[in-house]
Amino acid sequence: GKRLEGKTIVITGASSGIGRSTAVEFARTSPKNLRLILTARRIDTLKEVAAQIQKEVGDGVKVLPYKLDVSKPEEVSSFVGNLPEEWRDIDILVNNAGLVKGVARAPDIAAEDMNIQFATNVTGLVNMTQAILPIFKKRPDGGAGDIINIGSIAGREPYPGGSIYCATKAAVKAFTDALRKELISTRIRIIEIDPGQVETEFSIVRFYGDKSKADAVYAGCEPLTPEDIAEVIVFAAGRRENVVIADTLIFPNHQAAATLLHRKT
Ligand code: NDP
Ligand code: 8X3
Repeated sequence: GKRLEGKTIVITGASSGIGRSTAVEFARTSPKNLRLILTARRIDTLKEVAAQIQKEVGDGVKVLPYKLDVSKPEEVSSFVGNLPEEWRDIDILVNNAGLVKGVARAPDIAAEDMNIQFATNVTGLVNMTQAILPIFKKRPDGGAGDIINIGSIAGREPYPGGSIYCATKAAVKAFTDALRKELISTRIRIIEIDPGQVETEFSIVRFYGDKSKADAVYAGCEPLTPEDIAEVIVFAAGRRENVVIADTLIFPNHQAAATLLHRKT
């Protein structure tokens, strides 16, 4: 509602899954006066998301699709400067872009899979944070603004076949917690959202496009939907300024740990 009015929001990985649903949820929650900067590598998909939002809520929400690969440091460092002037006063950054590649175990982990996971989930998130923080820090009382990082149950509880992905999400958690401590004297809020199992393109990406392997991950389960997580993200952003939803863990009802899922047979 009102607390989000007039905000400029950047979402990474807004072309699919949680990021896409978060864009839609922000627009639905605050349809009057909002600027959404939607970023990902697939610009055509971002344009579809923008059109969907515009169709649903009208032009009270302004949407800017922006092609950005967070794993490329030079793209991240030129991001803010490339925005049209009226889009630069960013209030909220949702660091959502992320991916998993494979289920290989050491010593069979491909260097390429390892590198893209760290470059996207960790270095990309850190670089985005560093690109946006100077904007936040210009505001009174040491600065203001929200950074919402998408971690995972995987960052709390590493599982076999996920060593690298889990390591990246543990790194997100460590960076996020340190950042909150570094910014304690400011009004900047550092928020972490850790989902359990959510059905998105996540598993399709993990299995290199093999849809039947991806479907097997969710067999007999009722996973969370990306909308479920989007609601929590927008809720956290919409609290009054003195409230920091520092840390969350969100499971579907049949899940109680990273690899403890009750499956109906
Ligand atoms: P999806 O695969 O559906 O979405 C991932 C998004 O990240 C896409 O929009 C993709 O866009 C974007 N992305 C990937 N690489 C890059 C990059 N280099 N630069 C910019 N954008 C990129 O998966 P989810 O929605 O599930 O994933 C979103 C976040 O949620 C991730 O951080 C994931 O780790 C986390 N998560 C997911 C869970 C799940 O069970 N699904 C559980 C816990 C956490 P594009 O390809 O167009 O670049
Ligand atoms: C995705 C959840 O634990 O299935 O972050 O890898 S997990």
